[in-house]
Amino acid sequence: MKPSLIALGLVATALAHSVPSHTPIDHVPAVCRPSHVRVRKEWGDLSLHERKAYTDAVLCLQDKPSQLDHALYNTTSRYEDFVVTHMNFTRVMHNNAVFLAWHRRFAWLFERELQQECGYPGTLPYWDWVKNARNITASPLFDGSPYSLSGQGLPLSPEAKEHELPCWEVGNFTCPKAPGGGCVTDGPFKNYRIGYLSIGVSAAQNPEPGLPQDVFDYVPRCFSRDISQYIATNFLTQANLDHLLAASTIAEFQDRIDNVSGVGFPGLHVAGHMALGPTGADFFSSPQEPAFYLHHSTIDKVWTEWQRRGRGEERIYGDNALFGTLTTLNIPPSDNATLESEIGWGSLEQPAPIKKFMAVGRGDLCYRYE
Ligand SMILES: [Cu+2]
Repeated sequence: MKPSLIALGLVATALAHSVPSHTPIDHVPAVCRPSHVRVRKEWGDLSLHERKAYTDAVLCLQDKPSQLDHALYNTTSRYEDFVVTHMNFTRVMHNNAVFLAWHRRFAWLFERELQQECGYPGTLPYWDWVKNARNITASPLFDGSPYSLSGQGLPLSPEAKEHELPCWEVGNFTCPKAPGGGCVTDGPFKNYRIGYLSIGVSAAQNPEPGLPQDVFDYVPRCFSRDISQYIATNFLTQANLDHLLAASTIAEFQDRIDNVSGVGFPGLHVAGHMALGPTGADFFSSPQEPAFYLHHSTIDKVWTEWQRRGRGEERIYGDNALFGTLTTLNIPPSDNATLESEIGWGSLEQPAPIKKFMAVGRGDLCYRYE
């Protein structure tokens, strides 16, 4: 499932020849002037007013009409256009060389949509995994107040609990079910409804390319959560974050953030999804969970920090910038990515080479993390 070490050698050699690690790559204009840089803040560091402005903007997007073909995708809102885009690309941007850059841009596109379509004056917040893990359903993010992202789902009956999907399976680790799992009934998203089903990771492991037939089937229902203190306590930890940031290669960084290599231990990307329950952990439809965007904002922040720890720009444009191929889990097998490989976001954004999305604070990625 993983590209061989020989493949790694090829990528490293190719990049070392074409991209000297000490000079910025061509064609990425440095138009982001210091005075234009916007700051993305941690949820708990926003004022109550700022938190409400964010969730109001997300609710606004959930109320705006879809711009996609309803007959093809069953979309009912502009918010769902982003969910569908994620589903459409799920098989080419996870567990591979594209994952970090694709999600960086996807979160940026969502942030821009909130600003342009819904007049949101702020920036995309992020979710400090460690800070909020101690008592996750009492954290400012998930305490269910009007200034949170809503809280835990209602408890399910023992019978319904039996039928609740496990949120993810990684190696030999199956995430345990938590005390919620039912409808979210408090906070800003108490009336939010979802439609796309849980598809699961196995659909991404089909040796044939393409999406499952029923991927866009739509069954309207309440938005559900099953927030897991077990996952938060055991995996959203400072030790895991330190271990991730100490990765010496991009291959190691990617492996540690997901950790799907069979040791049965979820990395911070997987654990953040798992902590939210089946809706927020679905491999395809996870952006139905509004916390998806804050989770990926944090991943972007951590990637940025890791890139900065490298020598010069070796982790941005150099020989330690990219690792892996262009398909999810390399199924079906595909070429190794280079900085020139084009990635796309469907109708949300023209395809563009990965190199455009490698550096926060450059080009139109004009933001930083606080
Ligand atoms: Cu994703």
